[in-house]
Amino acid sequence: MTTTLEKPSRVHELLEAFEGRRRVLVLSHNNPDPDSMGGGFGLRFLLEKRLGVSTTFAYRGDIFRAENLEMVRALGIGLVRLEDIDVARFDGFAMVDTQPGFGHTFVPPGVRLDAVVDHHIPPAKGAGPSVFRDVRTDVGATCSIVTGYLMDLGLDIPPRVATALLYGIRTDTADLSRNTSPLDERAYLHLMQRADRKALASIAQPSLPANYFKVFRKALNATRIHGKLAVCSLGTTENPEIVAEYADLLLRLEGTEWVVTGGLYKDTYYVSVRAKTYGRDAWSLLREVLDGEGSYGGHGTVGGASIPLEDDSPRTLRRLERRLYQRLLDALGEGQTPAKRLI
Ligand SMILES: [Mn+2]
Repeated sequence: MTTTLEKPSRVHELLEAFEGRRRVLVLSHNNPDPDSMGGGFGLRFLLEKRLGVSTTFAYRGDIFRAENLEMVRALGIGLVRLEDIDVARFDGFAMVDTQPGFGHTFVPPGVRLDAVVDHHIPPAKGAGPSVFRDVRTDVGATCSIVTGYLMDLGLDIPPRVATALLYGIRTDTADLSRNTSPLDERAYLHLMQRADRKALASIAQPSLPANYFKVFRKALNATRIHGKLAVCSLGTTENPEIVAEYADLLLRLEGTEWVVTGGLYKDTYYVSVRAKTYGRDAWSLLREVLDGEGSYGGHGTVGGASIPLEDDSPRTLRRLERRLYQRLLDALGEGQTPAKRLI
């Protein structure tokens, strides 16, 4: 395997792709997470600083997690909804932390991407076109790739930008404990010296609404254990992020090697996969469990999928849950293990 450190920097190619542009739009996947917001924030800083362009980060969907909302608030990360802007006003386009062709990623009609910076395994059907493309699947966070660009240029990273990039690396690599490359470590240490640690603490431990705890009670009641697998479908949820959040918590359960959680939000069923070890890639498990339904992505021990449903009726939901459950048990060889309730 090639190491990221030995490769020459591609930041000059990236800058060339935006040569002569005046207004750059940065896009990401729907429901942006810290790595996409941090990566976008860092890329905006880079392009503004080096090329003097004006930049905008536009998103689709919603931001649900209290941590992510606090990140936006505490760091003043300017975000606009894609539906609120006129895409024709921009003459440069970048995409971070995802690639055109993923189900959770939207490229506005007529937009030709100048740059794609990501760390996910490309979509099965191949990624859509872009002039510059830097996709490194051995790197744990898009924020690390962007930090690498900033370090290669010797740019002084302001505390707000450093904090956003650092938080993106922290969440995608679980504090450098999973999917970590030498670049992630180098970027993390570089940013740690520049980040606003007070802001970082407030982002990591935000206040939570009472409803958050109610949803967790429902999740705990719905959790079933099959040997080394813990599985939970939340049914209909008002917050699709809770699916991933609960998966992270459940992985801490003693004796668990695999966690699969799911929940329906607005006609889409979201699935999260977590694994404790690299016995098998989360991505390949999702491919088998989905069996052609919906779209999925991931790397190493973390994966996610979304399955659009024809309707959000309880019947349609129950049928999907049953299909996924059976394929999951078959895929992990836990079909004969009786289910136990968590609580
Ligand atoms: Mn990421």
